[in-house]
Amino acid sequence: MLNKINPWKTQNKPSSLHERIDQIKSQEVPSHIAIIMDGNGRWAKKRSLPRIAGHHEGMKVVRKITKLANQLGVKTLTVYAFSTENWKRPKREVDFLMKLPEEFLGTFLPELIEENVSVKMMGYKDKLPAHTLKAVEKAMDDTKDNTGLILNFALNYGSRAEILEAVNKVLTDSKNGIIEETISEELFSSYLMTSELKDPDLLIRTSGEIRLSNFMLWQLAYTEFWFTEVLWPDFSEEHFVEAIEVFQGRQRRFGGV
Ligand code: V07
Repeated sequence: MLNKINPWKTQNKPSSLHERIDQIKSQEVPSHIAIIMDGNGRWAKKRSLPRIAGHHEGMKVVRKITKLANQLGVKTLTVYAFSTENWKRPKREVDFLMKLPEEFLGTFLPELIEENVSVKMMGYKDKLPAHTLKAVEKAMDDTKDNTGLILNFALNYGSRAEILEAVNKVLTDSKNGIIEETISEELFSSYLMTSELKDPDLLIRTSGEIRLSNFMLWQLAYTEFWFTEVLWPDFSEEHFVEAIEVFQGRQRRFGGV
């Protein structure tokens, strides 16, 4: 049937979320999606709420998007929860943030187990409060045999530090004669915190900031980027679906031979 608005179009874009999900699943779904979840503080400010209210609302969105990613057949979802630079924030805010992993897992871990999700973490564990680390390690252990989506939390993560640490380990292994003189990309990747993961296919950053902020600098070399003005607590299933539709559109245009 011809479209009245655009007669050259023979088919309208499917409209309901359900139809869009089915359409996405009939094509190549990005296997690893990474998200910089920005704009929680601004969301709170707009509502005259304390910044922590924005972080708390943002936490609920992580759960919603995890569910959808799993449903779509995404293999890995990496979310930037806390950067090595975030320690510079006011102590009260940092203390609140460090309680979020426990709250998130206390509420959603049974559901994640039910959905066959495997929880992982990348970042420097040493600086994390014991209570935070304990909750995350329990979740990782409880879900280690799950075969569905990998939900990878970047927690006290910084990419330059990760790369430098890898370089120093390479130097040590080289001195000890464990590895060859020349280092390939593949070997170097095996020294990073993401050694078990594929590189991301799609990076999403919310809140209108167009930069990487020390996030996965090595791993994002060939990744498609999708930016939105939407603040993370307002990020919906429709926005996530839109990002994947744009990704699939780019694949169709450039993906040929
Ligand atoms: C945090 C909520 C999401 C928006 C970004 C900043 C605030 C979930 C976690 C989490 C981390 C590890 C884990 C389980 C859950 C989290 C922090 C901040 C520090 F095993 N959300 N979220 N951690 N925010």
